[in-house]
Amino acid sequence: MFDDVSNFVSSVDGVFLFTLIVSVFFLVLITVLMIFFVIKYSRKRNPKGTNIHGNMGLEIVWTGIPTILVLIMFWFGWQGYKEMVDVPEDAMPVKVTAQMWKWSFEYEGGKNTDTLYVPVNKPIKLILQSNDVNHSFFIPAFRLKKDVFPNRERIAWFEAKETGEYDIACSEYCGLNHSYMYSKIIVMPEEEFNIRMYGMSEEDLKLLEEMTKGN
Ligand SMILES: [Cu+2]
Repeated sequence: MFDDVSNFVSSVDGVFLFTLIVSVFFLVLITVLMIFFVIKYSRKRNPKGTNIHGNMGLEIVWTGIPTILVLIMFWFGWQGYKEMVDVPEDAMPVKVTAQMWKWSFEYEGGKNTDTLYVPVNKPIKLILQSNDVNHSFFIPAFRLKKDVFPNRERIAWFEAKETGEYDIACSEYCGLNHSYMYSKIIVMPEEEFNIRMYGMSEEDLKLLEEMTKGN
């Protein structure tokens, strides 16, 4: 149903869609009722006004139903939030540094880039920090957004589900060139990622692992 390019898309879009459907339903219902009452109880049709002193049944219905609906919204939102703060242990760490007005990325082994390269189907842990003011790390296609502060490390994670190129934006106004503070995330097959990042194929890496184990 959703374009599942990251592990968060279906849960975030699910709550969004549910909230949207409920809102549109009530917008239509209330508007129709308002118009209906305006016509039905206009002075022409109903010249003598009546005083109504409450209605217990109605009070219970219009308190109960909205309460249940917002609790359902909260429940879905909470489930999605829990998933977002629960970083898998085997996630690959990448340090993300924000500064006016660019993003930079540092990988295990010390390699630096200004485009974020990640392997597909592998959890990535982002360690976010800012060199100057507040920024916000945003990958719209992945439904991932986290504010980035100076002097404080923040953690986010995601797993890309499809290879491709997606935008990274800054979504916290951070000065003159804020609107140009874009980068890209490039999701590639793991093999290609290893060659690109470490100049090594999967077999090289396995060999290296075995050699270091032997020591
Ligand atoms: Cu910024």
